[in-house]
Amino acid sequence: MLGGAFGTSPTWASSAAMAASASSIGDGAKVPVLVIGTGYGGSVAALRLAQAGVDVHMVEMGQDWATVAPGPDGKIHPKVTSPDYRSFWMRTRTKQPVSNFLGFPIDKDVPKHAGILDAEDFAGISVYQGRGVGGGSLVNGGMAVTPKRENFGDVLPSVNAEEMYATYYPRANAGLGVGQIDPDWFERTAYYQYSRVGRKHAERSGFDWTFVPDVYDWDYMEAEDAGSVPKSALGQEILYGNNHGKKTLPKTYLAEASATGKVAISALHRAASVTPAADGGYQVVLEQINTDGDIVATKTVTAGKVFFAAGSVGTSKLLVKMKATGALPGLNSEVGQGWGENGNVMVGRANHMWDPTGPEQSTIPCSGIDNWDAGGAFAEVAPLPTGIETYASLYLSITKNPHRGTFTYNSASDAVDLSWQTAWKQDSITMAKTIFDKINSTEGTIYRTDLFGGYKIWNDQLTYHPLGGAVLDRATDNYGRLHGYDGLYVIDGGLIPGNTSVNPFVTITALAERNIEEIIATDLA
Ligand code: FAE
Repeated sequence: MLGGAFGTSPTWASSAAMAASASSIGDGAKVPVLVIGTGYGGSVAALRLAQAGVDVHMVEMGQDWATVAPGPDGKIHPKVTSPDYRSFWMRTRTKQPVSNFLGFPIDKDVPKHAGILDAEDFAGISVYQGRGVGGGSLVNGGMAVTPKRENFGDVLPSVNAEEMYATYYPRANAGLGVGQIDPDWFERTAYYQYSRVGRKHAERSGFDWTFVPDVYDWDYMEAEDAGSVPKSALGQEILYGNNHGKKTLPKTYLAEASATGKVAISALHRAASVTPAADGGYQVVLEQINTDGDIVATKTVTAGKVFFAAGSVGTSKLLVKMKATGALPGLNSEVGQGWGENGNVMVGRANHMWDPTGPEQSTIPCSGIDNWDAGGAFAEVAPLPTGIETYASLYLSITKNPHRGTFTYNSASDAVDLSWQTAWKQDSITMAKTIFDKINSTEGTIYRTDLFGGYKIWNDQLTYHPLGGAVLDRATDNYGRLHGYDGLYVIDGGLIPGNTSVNPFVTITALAERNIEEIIATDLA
């Protein structure tokens, strides 16, 4: 049972006070649980803790997009083809993953703003992440893939696979609202011609092509096609947010969490430090920012327990800095280690003029090519929704890249560096080529050189899937409790050691479901 020191202690703010307050957390506030970040891990933690009777306060450095005024197009989120001030996190120039079109650079200047997509630059890689209430769910493709059971031992070696596949993956899939495209509609709609071409090419080269589930509301997408509702996936909305149709966390886990009346969220609040409080719990320094990025207030709050859910990069940066600067010196040396990029690499193929991929493309991928066992690559057949025929097939591959980076604190810059090297992506390219060299050879086609600038074939300088840095059973125990400090937890992609063999958010969600169940049963009893 919960309660006592946790749910109802007079030391901590009452649930009624928090639920009633639509405003942000106050300086000096005391809360039973503070969750840093509102992505997958944080949302699972908040919901399950609230359902168990615990008051939760979440802080999120990005905006609460549900409260943001529409832009000049009358919408909250712009199309992928028209990035503007809403699109990028604190950049003055866009950094589009496909940076060139027909050879011409398409990045452009934008005002610095708390936009929805962060392309966070480290020495050897740019890490793309969602910013705002809902984290990565706001910007991602929604591909909701459960790894093959036989690969799970490599993904999370210390976790009981039987329990995951019997209980926590199904729970995560249900909570996220995962569904699959209607195969009949898939065959009919013009918007998935690019995937049908992807299937034809994969199968003619002898590869397994599969439908992949997604959290997009497929009925809504069919209604978009029929013209009866506003277009979102079929209207070029994705990287900078979807105005309709996608079941983002604010519509699933966070909506349920909010309905409990026990979860409050402070947006535009960035956790800057965490350190033990003199009389128990933890003191957390929060920087409240405006949409220009200026700090408008610094607040110190106290929390009984703190869940790090700032994403693999956000959580790693905080922990590494806290350890190095003496705020949390007892964290172990595994903190900051074991970071991987899920082997992401992007490539385009040039199709023949008689094999077009379609001018109108759904932004939501629905299929993949599986060559994991033979070649170490699983490729998502990705859209290139430009509105004109490009004759390009675009793919984002997940590969078994063995390299792992380390985060370290740099006292000169007061920043956290990542040791990733671009050259390490050669392994990913070699694995992805096991699919695409063969397809090119079968089809008599070549790679595109006009998409990433400088005649590059491979975009080997990005990842959408940061994982690790606070690895389960190493920096934490086998349920995410940080070694060295009672009441500090990691519950996001930072726990996963670098690779999930498929797109990661279902695994992040399922692992969070597993861990929070144990934490509620044991630590909050
Ligand atoms: P995440 O969702 O990143 O949430 C962390 C949150 O913490 C963010 O909202 C941050 O703004 C916030 N935060 C960070 N630092 C602080 C701080 N100091 N103080 C307060 N707040 C902070 O973490 N995955 C799939 O499975 N399928 C896909 O189709 C897919 N497509 C993707 C496409 C793109 C363009 C991108 C960028 C990612 C994609 N992903 C996809 C990856 C997926 O979104 C990602 O693995 C998860 O969002 C990670 O979940 P976490 O809970 O770890």
